[in-house]
Amino acid sequence: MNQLLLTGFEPFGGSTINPAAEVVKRFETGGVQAFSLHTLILPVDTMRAPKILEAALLDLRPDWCVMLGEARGRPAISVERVAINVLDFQIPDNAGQQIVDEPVVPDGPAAYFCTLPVRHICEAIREAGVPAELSLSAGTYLCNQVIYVALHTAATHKLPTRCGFLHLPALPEQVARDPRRLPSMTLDLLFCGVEAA
Ligand code: PCA
Repeated sequence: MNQLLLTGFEPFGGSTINPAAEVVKRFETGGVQAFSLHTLILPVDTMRAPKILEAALLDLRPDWCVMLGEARGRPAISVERVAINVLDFQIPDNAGQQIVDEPVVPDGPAAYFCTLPVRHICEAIREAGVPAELSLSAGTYLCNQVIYVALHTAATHKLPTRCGFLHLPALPEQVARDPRRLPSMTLDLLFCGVEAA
Protein backbone atom coordinates (compact mmCIF):
# COMPACT_ATOMS: atom_id res chain seq x y z
CA MET A 1 0.00 0.00 0.00
CA ASN A 2 1.16 3.56 -0.71
CA GLN A 3 2.58 5.29 2.33
CA LEU A 4 1.26 8.78 3.01
CA LEU A 5 2.75 11.19 5.50
CA LEU A 6 0.17 13.86 6.35
CA THR A 7 1.29 16.81 8.44
CA GLY A 8 -0.41 19.78 10.11
CA PHE A 9 0.69 22.57 12.42
CA GLU A 10 -0.09 23.52 15.99
CA PRO A 11 -1.90 26.87 16.57
CA PHE A 12 0.18 30.04 16.24
CA GLY A 13 -0.11 33.81 16.25
CA GLY A 14 -2.36 33.96 19.30
CA SER A 15 -4.90 31.43 18.02
CA THR A 16 -5.91 28.41 20.09
CA ILE A 17 -6.81 26.24 17.10
CA ASN A 18 -5.29 25.50 13.69
CA PRO A 19 -7.51 24.14 10.90
CA ALA A 20 -4.56 22.09 9.61
CA ALA A 21 -4.22 20.21 12.91
CA GLU A 22 -7.99 19.71 13.12
CA VAL A 23 -8.11 18.19 9.63
CA VAL A 24 -5.17 15.89 10.43
CA LYS A 25 -6.91 14.75 13.64
CA ARG A 26 -9.99 13.81 11.60
CA PHE A 27 -7.90 11.69 9.28
CA GLU A 28 -6.29 10.02 12.29
CA THR A 29 -9.65 8.61 13.31
CA GLY A 30 -10.92 7.77 9.82
CA GLY A 31 -7.76 6.93 7.85
CA VAL A 32 -7.50 7.50 4.09
CA GLN A 33 -8.70 4.95 1.56
CA ALA A 34 -5.87 3.18 -0.31
CA PHE A 35 -3.09 4.71 1.79
CA SER A 36 -1.16 3.61 4.81
CA LEU A 37 -1.40 6.85 6.80
CA HIS A 38 1.20 8.45 9.09
CA THR A 39 0.46 11.80 10.69
CA LEU A 40 2.44 14.53 12.39
CA ILE A 41 1.45 17.82 14.00
CA LEU A 42 4.48 20.07 13.61
CA PRO A 43 5.41 22.82 16.08
CA VAL A 44 5.42 26.38 14.76
CA ASP A 45 9.07 26.54 15.69
CA THR A 46 11.68 27.33 13.07
CA MET A 47 14.35 25.25 14.81
CA ARG A 48 12.32 22.16 15.70
CA ALA A 49 9.85 21.71 12.84
CA PRO A 50 12.45 20.99 10.11
CA LYS A 51 14.25 18.42 12.28
CA ILE A 52 11.03 16.56 13.12
CA LEU A 53 9.91 16.55 9.50
CA GLU A 54 13.28 15.47 8.12
CA ALA A 55 13.52 12.62 10.65
CA ALA A 56 10.03 11.38 9.72
CA LEU A 57 10.80 11.49 5.99
CA LEU A 58 14.09 9.62 6.38
CA ASP A 59 12.53 7.08 8.70
CA LEU A 60 9.34 6.39 6.71
CA ARG A 61 10.52 7.13 3.15
CA PRO A 62 6.83 7.61 2.25
CA ASP A 63 5.52 7.69 -1.31
CA TRP A 64 3.65 10.91 -0.60
CA CYS A 65 4.09 13.77 1.83
CA VAL A 66 1.10 16.10 1.98
CA MET A 67 1.51 19.02 4.36
CA LEU A 68 -1.25 21.30 5.60
CA GLY A 69 -1.14 24.77 7.15
CA GLU A 70 -3.42 27.68 7.92
CA ALA A 71 -3.46 30.77 5.71
CA ARG A 72 -5.76 33.20 7.43
CA GLY A 73 -7.42 35.56 4.99
CA ARG A 74 -7.31 33.20 2.00
CA PRO A 75 -10.80 32.36 0.75
CA ALA A 76 -10.01 28.99 -0.89
CA ILE A 77 -7.79 25.96 -0.33
CA SER A 78 -4.47 26.97 -1.92
CA VAL A 79 -2.45 24.29 -3.62
CA GLU A 80 1.11 25.57 -3.35
CA ARG A 81 3.38 25.24 -6.37
CA VAL A 82 6.76 26.36 -5.02
CA ALA A 83 8.87 26.80 -1.90
CA ILE A 84 11.56 29.48 -1.79
CA ASN A 85 14.82 29.59 0.13
CA VAL A 86 13.85 32.54 2.33
CA LEU A 87 12.79 32.96 5.95
CA ASP A 88 11.27 36.38 6.65
CA PHE A 89 8.79 36.30 9.51
CA GLN A 90 6.07 38.94 9.99
CA ILE A 91 5.41 37.52 13.47
CA PRO A 92 7.63 35.49 15.82
CA ASP A 93 7.29 31.70 15.83
CA ASN A 94 5.94 29.95 18.94
CA ALA A 95 9.44 29.89 20.47
CA GLY A 96 9.71 33.68 20.09
CA GLN A 97 12.12 33.69 17.13
CA GLN A 98 11.54 36.28 14.43
CA ILE A 99 13.85 35.67 11.52
CA VAL A 100 14.46 38.33 8.86
CA ASP A 101 15.92 37.58 5.43
CA GLU A 102 17.75 34.34 6.06
CA PRO A 103 17.91 31.24 3.88
CA VAL A 104 16.07 28.05 4.87
CA VAL A 105 19.15 26.10 3.78
CA PRO A 106 22.37 28.09 3.31
CA ASP A 107 23.69 27.35 -0.20
CA GLY A 108 20.47 25.50 -1.10
CA PRO A 109 18.75 26.19 -4.43
CA ALA A 110 16.69 29.39 -4.67
CA ALA A 111 13.46 27.41 -4.95
CA TYR A 112 11.89 24.00 -5.41
CA PHE A 113 8.74 23.09 -7.28
CA CYS A 114 6.32 20.93 -5.32
CA THR A 115 6.35 17.41 -6.72
CA LEU A 116 2.64 16.65 -6.35
CA PRO A 117 0.41 16.92 -9.43
CA VAL A 118 -0.80 20.34 -8.29
CA ARG A 119 -3.23 21.07 -11.13
CA HIS A 120 -4.93 17.69 -10.82
CA ILE A 121 -5.20 18.14 -7.09
CA CYS A 122 -6.71 21.59 -7.47
CA GLU A 123 -9.26 20.19 -9.95
CA ALA A 124 -10.09 17.27 -7.64
CA ILE A 125 -10.82 19.65 -4.77
CA ARG A 126 -13.07 21.78 -6.98
CA GLU A 127 -14.79 18.66 -8.28
CA ALA A 128 -15.72 17.89 -4.67
CA GLY A 129 -17.44 21.28 -4.56
CA VAL A 130 -14.79 23.03 -2.50
CA PRO A 131 -13.18 26.31 -3.65
CA ALA A 132 -9.50 25.78 -4.54
CA GLU A 133 -6.76 27.69 -6.34
CA LEU A 134 -3.16 27.23 -7.38
CA SER A 135 -0.80 29.44 -5.39
CA LEU A 136 2.62 30.77 -6.34
CA SER A 137 3.73 31.62 -2.83
CA ALA A 138 3.40 29.89 0.51
CA GLY A 139 4.83 33.03 2.14
CA THR A 140 8.13 33.23 3.99
CA TYR A 141 7.12 31.76 7.36
CA LEU A 142 6.97 28.22 8.71
CA CYS A 143 4.82 26.71 5.97
CA ASN A 144 7.20 27.76 3.21
CA GLN A 145 10.06 26.54 5.40
CA VAL A 146 8.70 23.01 5.84
CA ILE A 147 7.83 22.65 2.16
CA TYR A 148 11.37 23.70 1.26
CA VAL A 149 12.82 21.30 3.84
CA ALA A 150 10.68 18.38 2.65
CA LEU A 151 11.60 18.95 -1.00
CA HIS A 152 15.26 19.50 -0.15
CA THR A 153 15.36 16.34 1.97
CA ALA A 154 13.67 14.30 -0.76
CA ALA A 155 16.09 15.66 -3.38
CA THR A 156 19.31 15.31 -1.40
CA HIS A 157 18.50 11.86 0.02
CA LYS A 158 16.98 10.60 -3.24
CA LEU A 159 13.72 9.65 -1.51
CA PRO A 160 10.81 8.34 -3.59
CA THR A 161 8.59 10.90 -1.85
CA ARG A 162 6.44 13.35 -3.79
CA CYS A 163 5.80 16.38 -1.61
CA GLY A 164 3.30 19.20 -1.61
CA PHE A 165 1.35 21.61 0.51
CA LEU A 166 -2.22 22.81 0.95
CA HIS A 167 -2.90 26.12 2.68
CA LEU A 168 -6.30 26.15 4.39
CA PRO A 169 -8.59 29.10 5.13
CA ALA A 170 -9.37 29.85 8.78
CA LEU A 171 -12.18 28.08 10.61
CA PRO A 172 -15.33 30.20 11.16
CA GLU A 173 -14.78 30.31 14.94
CA GLN A 174 -11.31 31.83 14.40
CA VAL A 175 -12.67 34.84 12.54
CA ALA A 176 -16.16 35.16 14.03
CA ARG A 177 -15.20 38.27 15.97
CA ASP A 178 -12.56 39.61 13.59
CA PRO A 179 -13.50 43.12 12.39
CA ARG A 180 -11.53 42.57 9.17
CA ARG A 181 -14.36 40.37 7.80
CA LEU A 182 -12.06 37.48 6.92
CA PRO A 183 -13.22 34.45 4.90
CA SER A 184 -13.49 31.02 6.50
CA MET A 185 -14.41 27.40 5.80
CA THR A 186 -16.01 24.85 8.08
CA LEU A 187 -14.01 21.84 9.19
CA ASP A 188 -16.38 19.58 7.23
CA LEU A 189 -15.67 21.47 4.02
CA LEU A 190 -11.93 21.59 4.65
CA PHE A 191 -11.88 17.86 5.35
CA CYS A 192 -13.86 17.15 2.20
CA GLY A 193 -11.42 19.23 0.12
CA VAL A 194 -8.31 17.61 1.59
CA GLU A 195 -9.83 14.15 1.19
CA ALA A 196 -10.46 14.88 -2.49
CA ALA A 197 -6.89 16.14 -2.85
N1 PCA B 1 0.52 28.52 8.89
C1 PCA B 1 1.73 29.28 8.94
C2 PCA B 1 2.68 28.46 9.77
C3 PCA B 1 1.84 27.45 10.46
C4 PCA B 1 0.54 27.50 9.78
O1 PCA B 1 -0.41 26.73 9.98
C5 PCA B 1 2.26 29.66 7.56
O2 PCA B 1 1.45 29.85 6.65
O3 PCA B 1 3.45 29.79 7.37
